[in-house]
Amino acid sequence: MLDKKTRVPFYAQIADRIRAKVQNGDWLPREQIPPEAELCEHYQVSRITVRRAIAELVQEGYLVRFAGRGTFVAEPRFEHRISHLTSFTQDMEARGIRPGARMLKFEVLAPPPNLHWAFALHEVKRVILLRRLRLADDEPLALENSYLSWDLCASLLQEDLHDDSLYAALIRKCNVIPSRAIQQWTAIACPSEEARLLGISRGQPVLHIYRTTFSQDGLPFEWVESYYRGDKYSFQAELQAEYQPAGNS
Ligand code: 16G
Repeated sequence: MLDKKTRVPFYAQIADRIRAKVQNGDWLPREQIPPEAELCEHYQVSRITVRRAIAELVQEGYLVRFAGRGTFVAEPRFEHRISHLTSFTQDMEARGIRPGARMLKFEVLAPPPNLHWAFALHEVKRVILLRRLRLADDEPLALENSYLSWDLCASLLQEDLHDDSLYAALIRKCNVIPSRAIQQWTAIACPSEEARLLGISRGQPVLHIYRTTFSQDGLPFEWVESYYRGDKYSFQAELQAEYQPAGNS
């Protein structure tokens, strides 16, 4: 059972065991976990210790607690490898999830003042604003405000982009191949309008992402501001050390 000789506190040992059960799939997403009393009995500890272990795992996103209903295993997050430039559609299809979009806006306008730097100071007189709620198996996952260079992407306006991939349409209709992007992430508390659309509470954590995307000719064609649900999405990067380990040269 719990190791009484180590200096690792009981609550942390219990959290480790529960975390392992979730990671190994012994406890499945959306499954209710055993009641506190049962866990106390099982690990031979007090209720405070069990509560602390559960609070830790709620904080880490492995468990979710619903007032009056109990504690459940959280749904797994969608992980996205950040070394690859992909579209939302490719990202979802690679995981066997049905991508979708609800179109909220599709219009031509003069670029807002802050957009000139976003387009890497290329002269842009008009932009196409495409505002979409992105769905994963019909559930809202992200909200995207894409500003597209009118010069490069005007042919898109004849397209029906309701449930189609923007990047696929750009390649097909505009001969623009998304080839490189610069992206920045910040964790923020979700503003109310965005929260309403994403179906979460105002103030819940979301990933606020800015992306400038470049074509095969190195021209910036897209600047996107998105809000990804923090409880559903995470990014994964493979990191290489810049130094060579000693004796390897
Ligand atoms: C991703 C991109 C977004 C792009 C969209 C195209 C991020 C943060 N954003 O969501 O910039 O416009 O894919 O997706 O990765 P689509 O081709 O499925 O419409």
